[in-house]
Amino acid sequence: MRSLRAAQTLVSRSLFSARHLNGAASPSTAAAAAGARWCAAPPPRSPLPSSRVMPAGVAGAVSFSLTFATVAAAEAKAKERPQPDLLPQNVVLYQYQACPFCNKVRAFLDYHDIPYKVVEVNPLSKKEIKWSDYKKVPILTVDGEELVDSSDIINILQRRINPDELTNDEEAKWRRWVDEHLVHVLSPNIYRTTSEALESFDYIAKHGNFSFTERFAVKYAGAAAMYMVSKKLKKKYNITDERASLYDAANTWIEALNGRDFLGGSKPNLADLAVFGVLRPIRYLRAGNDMVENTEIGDWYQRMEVAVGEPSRIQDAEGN
Ligand SMILES: N[C@@H](CCC(=O)N[C@@H](CS)C(=O)NCC(=O)O)C(=O)O
Repeated sequence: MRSLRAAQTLVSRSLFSARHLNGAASPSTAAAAAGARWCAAPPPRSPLPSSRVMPAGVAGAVSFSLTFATVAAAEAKAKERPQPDLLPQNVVLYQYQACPFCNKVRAFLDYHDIPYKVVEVNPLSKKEIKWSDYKKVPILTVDGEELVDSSDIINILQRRINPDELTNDEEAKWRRWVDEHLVHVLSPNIYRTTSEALESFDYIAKHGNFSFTERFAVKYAGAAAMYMVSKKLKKKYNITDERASLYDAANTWIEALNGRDFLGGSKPNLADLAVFGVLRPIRYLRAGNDMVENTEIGDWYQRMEVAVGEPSRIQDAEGN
């Protein structure tokens, strides 16, 4: 009896928390909540084919030419390193691993090779950001100074590391498109069916900062809650067919590139980094795989993976 009550409490708490996790006050008010967005999941996978599925000789040849192509591409589109005297110091990112806005900031930091530490915030207690008045993530501290909101954080860092760069209307327009359109298409897609919602929450539960008991409850209660919330979001953003809206968004982005490797031309600009950042958490979920199979976005995405390269994140002794 006691354990039944404990289980009920846990599930009701985590239902609440799952809403919280996504910034929505409740499923019924979720659609109205501007912050009702998803925070899903980048299962890290290699963009290159696995040698295990090919005969050894073929795999060797393919792997050599792909490695060569990848290295050549990486050299041609090397990361943009800030001048050493302009490099932001003591950078700490307070984040949820699967949050698209946090991924946007990480894409910027990784591309510019800015070393940063990560503090994974527990979405239920948020005790890691109790010191701040801002109740969302990402929060970035630079030498102790607090910066909030992904786009503002990126604007501030960009001005610091490229003080002479002029604003570019095309880049600004597509960055707005990411915040105002693209992010809203994602939740209805990754929570589209109960099994997709479970796939997303499996990653969230594994990679988020949860206690042992929270982890189990969050996976199932979170998936159930977000499946329902996503239906409300679908209505709010006038989405009739989730996948069609995702493919439309991917095609719209490819049209914007207009034959260029990146919106920024031969190298990514802030809009490329923003689109890449918010898509990264879904890329290897079912929604992301469908997007790549049914649109032309895959080549650009792969160029972005090469250009952004390895994370510039600093791990501490505990591997955090
Ligand atoms: N406009 C903000 C949105 C940030 C946001 O909504 N973050 C979500 C996580 S994806 C959040 O912290 N929601 C509140 C919560 O989890 O309680 C940005 O671009 O950084």
